[in-house]
Amino acid sequence: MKSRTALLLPVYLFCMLVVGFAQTKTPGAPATGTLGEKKSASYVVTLSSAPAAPVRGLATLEAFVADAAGAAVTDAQLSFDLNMTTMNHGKNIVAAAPQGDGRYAGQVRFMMPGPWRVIVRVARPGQAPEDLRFEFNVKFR
Ligand SMILES: [Cu+2]
Repeated sequence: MKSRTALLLPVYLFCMLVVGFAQTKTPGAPATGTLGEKKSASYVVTLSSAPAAPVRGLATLEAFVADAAGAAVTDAQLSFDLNMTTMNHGKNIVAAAPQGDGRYAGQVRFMMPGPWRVIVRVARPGQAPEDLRFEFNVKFR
């Protein structure tokens, strides 16, 4: 009995160490472009999520908008139009607030795990709005 405990202790400590490392790494800062990059006629939009791998519930989406030459677009109005691709959850459009340097962020809620899409609408003064569609999977947890 004593020798078994002595054997399990280092294994237990090792596991705690691994879990500790995993936890310090996971809730990290929003990684850039975790949901991909899309191009429209005038824009390149990089979309990221925090948490980086979206799970059911609340998430912050951040879009970086650049023009065709790669310069940050800072004067746009942005919105996120959310829905699942396999079922209709109704109209759910979230305005994204400018964060500076061409970044726009908004808080969204994924009601269910599964396949989702976000249509990012970029509207600049005096120009026709353009839509960029992103598709990704939302995990249960
Ligand atoms: Cu659904």
